[in-house]
Amino acid sequence: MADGLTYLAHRTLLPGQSLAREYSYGDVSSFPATGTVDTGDAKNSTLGANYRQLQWGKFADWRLSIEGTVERPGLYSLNDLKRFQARSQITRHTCEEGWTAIAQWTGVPLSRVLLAAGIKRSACCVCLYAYDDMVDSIDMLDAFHPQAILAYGMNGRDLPLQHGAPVRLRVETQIGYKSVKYLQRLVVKDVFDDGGPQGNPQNGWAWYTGI
Ligand SMILES: Nc1nc2c(c(=O)[nH]1)N[C@H]1C(S)=C(S)[C@@H](COP(=O)(O)O)O[C@H]1N2
Ligand SMILES: [Mo]
Repeated sequence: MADGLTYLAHRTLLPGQSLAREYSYGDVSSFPATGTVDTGDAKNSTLGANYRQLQWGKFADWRLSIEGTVERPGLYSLNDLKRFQARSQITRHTCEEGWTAIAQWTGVPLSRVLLAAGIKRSACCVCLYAYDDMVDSIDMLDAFHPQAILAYGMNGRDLPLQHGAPVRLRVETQIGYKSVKYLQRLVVKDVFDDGGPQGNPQNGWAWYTGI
């Protein structure tokens, strides 16, 4: 109930597309890796084994699948994503465990990719599926937020393995765990979907963690 109230209050009272604070290079800090730090390590997991193969091939065969409520579902390689106009942002990550860290993230705004895929007007949320079986979702306001990016770079380098290589979400309007690492699949839905049995909310986490 509190989750729903916070969501409603934020969406009613706050301007939806205002930017989270951005910092300068001098503010970049050390950045711990948490949660899954090597998703190819998962024992008895097909997805984990697939990931390890992709990693060994330097992610040349990695494809992000974009499906669901879009006119043109498709598979995007790393190079496909890099052909879109990129965005870099130096932002503060806030983990629910109580630590914060600042890094520069580079990637393609999620909005650009969704528009290229022909997202339909009936779209209501975007489900994010990761190679470690993590599933979460964000609403359209966050999906189209200018700082919601599919990040392939961190501090001027390729996104490191432990931080979610080759591509992770950065959603600067929410607490750290919404920034799903090791992306595999994005599914646009026209009915609300919090990720089902594998979704974070079923594991005791709030779905909406706006900051
Ligand atoms: N796929 C996946 N994404 C994830 C996690 C995870 O375990 N698996 N952990 C989340 C949490 S709790 C945080 S704080 C950040 C940590 O990102 P970092 O490892 O780059 O610090 O990733 C989030 N995204
Ligand atoms: Mo976290």
